[in-house]
Amino acid sequence: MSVRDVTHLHEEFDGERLPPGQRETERFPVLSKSGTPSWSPDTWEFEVWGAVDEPRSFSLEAFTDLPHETQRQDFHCVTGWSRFDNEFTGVTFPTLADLAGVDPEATHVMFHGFDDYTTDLPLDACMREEVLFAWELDGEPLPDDHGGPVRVVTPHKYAYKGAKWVDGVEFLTDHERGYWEKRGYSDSANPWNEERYS
Ligand SMILES: Nc1nc2c(c(=O)[nH]1)N[C@H]1C(S)=C(S)[C@@H](COP(=O)(O)O)O[C@H]1N2
Ligand SMILES: [Mo]
Repeated sequence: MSVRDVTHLHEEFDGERLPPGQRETERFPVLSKSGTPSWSPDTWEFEVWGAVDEPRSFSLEAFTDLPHETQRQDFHCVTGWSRFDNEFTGVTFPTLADLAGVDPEATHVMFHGFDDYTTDLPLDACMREEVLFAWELDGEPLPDDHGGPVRVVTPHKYAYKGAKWVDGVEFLTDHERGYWEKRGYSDSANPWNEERYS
């Protein structure tokens, strides 16, 4: 199976592979605002709503049947560690967005996790091939602590933009702030500009 390598995307942001102020770790620390929530494959449901032509919902089976790919990505946590060369498998944001049909008025996106986490991004920061709804890490089902069954990964942003336990994506016509964004973290979160706080 071919792997799409997106570990060079730092070049687009005129930065080194290791962003300023970060150190590389081999470990994969777990950072969650309130612990790991439980879920069941029978009741898990993913929803797409807001400024779209057609709101969609998917069972876990239907979601993981969507067209998907494996990417090699780096992961940058705002608290200062980066983990290189993670292989995430999932559906890309643009693929999912096309299935729902995004309204021309949509400007922003809110991701929802079932631990009541939210995080927002401008639509154009999401319509990128490396923004994945991922259900596998390094060839194994995504561990619950890291957001299983499905999480978002945003290798072009600090990792708080990647909602773990994601079960909803909402298309917005205005800017709203997510959980950490309301608490002082940067809206834009570009690691190569060290956009950590707003
Ligand atoms: N649903 C949810 N997603 C979340 C969080 C959270 O608390 N809940 N924490 C964020 C933060 S601050 C970081 S750094 C990464 C951590 O991902 P990890 O635990 O897999 O390292 O998840 C992000 N996504
Ligand atoms: Mo974080």
